[in-house]
Amino acid sequence: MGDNLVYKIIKNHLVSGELKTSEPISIKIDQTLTQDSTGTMAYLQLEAMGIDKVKTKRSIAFIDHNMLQQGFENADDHKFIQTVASKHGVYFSKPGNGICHQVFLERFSTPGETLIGSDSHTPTAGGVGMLAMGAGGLDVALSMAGGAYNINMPKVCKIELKGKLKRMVSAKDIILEVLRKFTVKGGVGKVFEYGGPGVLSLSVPERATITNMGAELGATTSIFPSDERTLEFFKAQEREDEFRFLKPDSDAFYDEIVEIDLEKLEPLAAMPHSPDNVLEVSKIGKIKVDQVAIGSCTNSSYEDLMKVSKILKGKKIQDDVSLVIAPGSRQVMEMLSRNGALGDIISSGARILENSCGPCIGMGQAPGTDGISLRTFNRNFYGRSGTLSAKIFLVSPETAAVSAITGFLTDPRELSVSLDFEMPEKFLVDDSMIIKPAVDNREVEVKRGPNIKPFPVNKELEKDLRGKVLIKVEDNITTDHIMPSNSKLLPFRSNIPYLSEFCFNTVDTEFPKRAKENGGGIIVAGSNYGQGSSREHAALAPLYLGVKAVVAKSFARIHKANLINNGIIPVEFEDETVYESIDLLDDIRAYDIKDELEKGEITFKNITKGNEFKAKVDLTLKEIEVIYAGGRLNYVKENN
Ligand code: MIC
Ligand code: SF4
Repeated sequence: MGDNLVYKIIKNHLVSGELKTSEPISIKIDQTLTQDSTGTMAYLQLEAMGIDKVKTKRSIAFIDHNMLQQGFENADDHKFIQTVASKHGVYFSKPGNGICHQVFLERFSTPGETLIGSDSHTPTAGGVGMLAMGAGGLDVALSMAGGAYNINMPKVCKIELKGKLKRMVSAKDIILEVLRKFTVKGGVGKVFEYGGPGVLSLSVPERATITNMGAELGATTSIFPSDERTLEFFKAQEREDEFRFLKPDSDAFYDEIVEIDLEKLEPLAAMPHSPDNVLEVSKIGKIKVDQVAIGSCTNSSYEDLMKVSKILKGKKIQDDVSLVIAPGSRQVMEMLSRNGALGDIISSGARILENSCGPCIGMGQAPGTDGISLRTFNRNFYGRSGTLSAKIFLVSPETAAVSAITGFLTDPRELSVSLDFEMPEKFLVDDSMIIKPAVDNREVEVKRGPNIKPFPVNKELEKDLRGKVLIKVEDNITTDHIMPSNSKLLPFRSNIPYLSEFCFNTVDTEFPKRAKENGGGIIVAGSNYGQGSSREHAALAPLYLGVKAVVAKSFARIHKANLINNGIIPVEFEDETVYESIDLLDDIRAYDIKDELEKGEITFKNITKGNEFKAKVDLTLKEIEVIYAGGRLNYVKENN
């Protein structure tokens, strides 16, 4: 049988391992990206490795998450990233140039290449046939230093698209349908490869909406072939030289095939508080809406916002609705302003935000108490909007814009307006906000503000593990629960001591105090622990507070890697019912932990309850060695 797209790219980049499902493999990484909220840490780690210049084909540092500059911290971090990038051979995309994934897609994406980024939505570039994965900052730093990236060989699930989307049904509805079918943990260990006759009906930005939000499936990544529609996109971006056709063999093997008939799709919404809580808009009913937010790396392309402008043209939004719009990039914003579409949007009463992540990561626009907010974003996790009592619905740009006019969650098919417009053959290309790295890096002085504190590094693993249960959490805990992010906390992403005071704040405000009082301990969790963001801070803050191990029913991929990289042991209950028997502050012990890790099973004694339970160790030998060393940085130093 022939190769699917994923196998083709992996074969071309394989450094070690075999293409056997779930077995560890290492692959060469062609490009990397970072953004500011994970980037400071990634570049501090790169510096700690003593690397002069990055060894990738191309690495880019974006500033897009924290743009408010409420105090000096933020501007200092931007300066640090700009100077450290220049010194180490990394391109720098200035604040205002746009959201990393949108700008990367426009200006850097390359079919057939590999990319890792310190952001979970890095798979956006899968929209042009790139194997693009989210990773922790340390993994990105290691790849910049020339190291291969380690994953377990994923299963490849083909999503066979047939038919064509109907009027007012969009790419967002496709990925919401996939999320409804697979759930937020259904993608763990898989890559979703899109194929079938329906693919040609989708433009690159539409494909990128789907691969972007594939992150919510817990998938390793998602990918589309590179075809004539991709070529159209590269021509418009004046980058034909970086284009190549890429498709699976006609007899390619897939572990699983699921068909979606685009004709049958309706406008959908993900209801609070999970991206897989999906229902047809027509079935949810006409809920009164307080806020509508359009943007984020999922839905902020020129095409998306042109459709929004067509809907809003000549209309006014409701008096009691706040509509905010953040275009994905300066290219998008400038094109809309030059062709008049921005005028139509502004005249409807919309508020225009910067080309950045903005409200998607809680940087402003928190809804009012009990507020109902419709967002074109990708995550509606509890508390992420900044208002704990708010209810967030994830919808398409069409549903969002029409609902802003009616004031109620509305099926956009009710509005009879034509969304037809001519896509320009050429986009406005101006890379003046992408700063090339210094030619002679000896001339660059890295500027470090006082907010940049050293990051915690773990110690070599102790013989025995002893600790109290510091917190017991449910299934599907996100990194937004573990290490919340909002406008008050984002300025402190390079200050772990400060940040750790807010660890688990949305679920248990006493956690940091309890952890300190008990001299650290262990976390007990349900399934899919650590889903969502790639933020390493969700491992670094617990590390700072003395967390030694997490015993969970199961883990999300990136967070598990971040725990290992920081020397925190992630293990899984062998018998999930044991979870019920453990309580807060139970005294847990495990002896000769090194031997146990190697055996693949740890026996924990619950001293408080007077019983014992077993946890399985799903770690490679190398990962176990990393844990022995007290984290990846120590391991790299010891092995160089
Ligand atoms: C997110 O969407 O949650 C973020 C903010 O982009 C994160 C990165 C971060 O926490 O800085 C992500 O998706 O990885
Ligand atoms: Fe930014 Fe939101 Fe995309 Fe994360 S999901 S990169 S916060 S726009």
